[in-house]
Amino acid sequence: MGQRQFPEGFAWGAATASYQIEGAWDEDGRGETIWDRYCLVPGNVLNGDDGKIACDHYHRYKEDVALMKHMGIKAYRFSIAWSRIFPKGYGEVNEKGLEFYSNLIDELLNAGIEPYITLYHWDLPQALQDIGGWANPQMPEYFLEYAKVVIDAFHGRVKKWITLNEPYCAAFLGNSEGRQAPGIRDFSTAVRVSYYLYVGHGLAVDYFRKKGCDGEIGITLNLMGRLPLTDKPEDIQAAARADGYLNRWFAEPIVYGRYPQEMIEFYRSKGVRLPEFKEEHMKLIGQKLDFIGLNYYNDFHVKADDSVWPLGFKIENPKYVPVNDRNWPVTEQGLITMLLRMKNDYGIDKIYITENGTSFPDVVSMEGKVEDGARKDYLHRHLTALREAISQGVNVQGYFQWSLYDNFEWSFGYSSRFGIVFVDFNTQERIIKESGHWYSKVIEQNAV
Ligand code: GBH
Repeated sequence: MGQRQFPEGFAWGAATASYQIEGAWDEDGRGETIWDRYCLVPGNVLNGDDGKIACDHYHRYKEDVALMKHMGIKAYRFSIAWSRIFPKGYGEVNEKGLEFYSNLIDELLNAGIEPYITLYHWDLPQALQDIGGWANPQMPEYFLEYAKVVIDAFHGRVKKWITLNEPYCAAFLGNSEGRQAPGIRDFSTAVRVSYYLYVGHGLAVDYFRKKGCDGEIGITLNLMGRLPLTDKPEDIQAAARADGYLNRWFAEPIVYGRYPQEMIEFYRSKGVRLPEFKEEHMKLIGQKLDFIGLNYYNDFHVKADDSVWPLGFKIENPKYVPVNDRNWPVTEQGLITMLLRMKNDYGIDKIYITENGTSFPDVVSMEGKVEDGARKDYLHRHLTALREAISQGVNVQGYFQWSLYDNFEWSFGYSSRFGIVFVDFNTQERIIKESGHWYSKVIEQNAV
């Protein structure tokens, strides 16, 4: 393998999520989701945007698959909208919903693109939120019921399965910071949600195993370095806590079947109410997975701040670091560090980068081009870093660009563009950005 070559059969992919691209919010029996509801509240989403139309992918999926094929993309990670399958979260299956994904899968397979399914990328049916959402101990059973239907329908044709996308965001951004649906601001609720999300994950994995499905099942985590802003002891401590909160709280139950004890103690000392962690649940959660999906965007620096309850830190960029339009720094070395940590500290033996990418205020030039040199630079840096981690022995078998399209970027609406393909949200025209053309070459040469 040459210095810039990637392993043979490397899965070069692109990723999306249902609520961010599908649109068709009220078609073919789709039920309301917590994101539909969240978007209704003024101030929740920039410019009052919502995902009602998004990239209109529900109607344009054939064209979208053809474009991916044209770009040489070999794998496509998408998520299933639970509320298309069960409009009320459970009960009777909505066949039209299954049909849409079945058609999409066939289209992908015919185009020679491998489907990777994410079962839960944050769009919980609103009817389930109405009975407490993921804080309700019954939720894992509902999730299992939903996962069973999807696995039964598509296993065989689909070999790669991801239970949850970024449980950290679903739990804490949604239920403690209120920056995402369902918009709750209660730390104890968020911790509880993180737990029941994991029980749901465990049940789905258990089902997949018992059914003897051919293929791989794993989970996608957003593990990202948390570095002290200064070398003051309080900042160093704060960074360790931030790591416990964001990374270890999610990685360790999956790998070891237990939550980090000192985080449990820390939360208790702050008066956070914790759920009762049950032995049988921890066994389910700690089942061996076939892979871990890593979403890596950047590291952040952390500064101690006692006014923030209960964690006692805030995020702050050092001066003069290059950032994107969301103020996220470019820290590609952190990708290597995180991958080595996954391999060496946690013994994770198969990894996919299930998301990596960046946001810039892209525009179309007079010549009809989108010259996103800064994104190309970001991708180049991260792919070079990834290649380096592979040469240091980390088993990474695929890389998914976030995102295929500019899309509904959650609380940033359509203002934050992550695509390697530009989308004009008035006309639905798609234009491959310079970074997208560059990515096609990387794929073609299997080298960066
Ligand atoms: C991913 O989230 C999502 O999976 C995807 O749907 C989304 O469109 C994409 O990335 C781009 O945002 O919480 O203050 O420590 C990534 C979300 C954003 C989570 C940054 C961690 C760190 C800031 N990540 N966030 S903070």
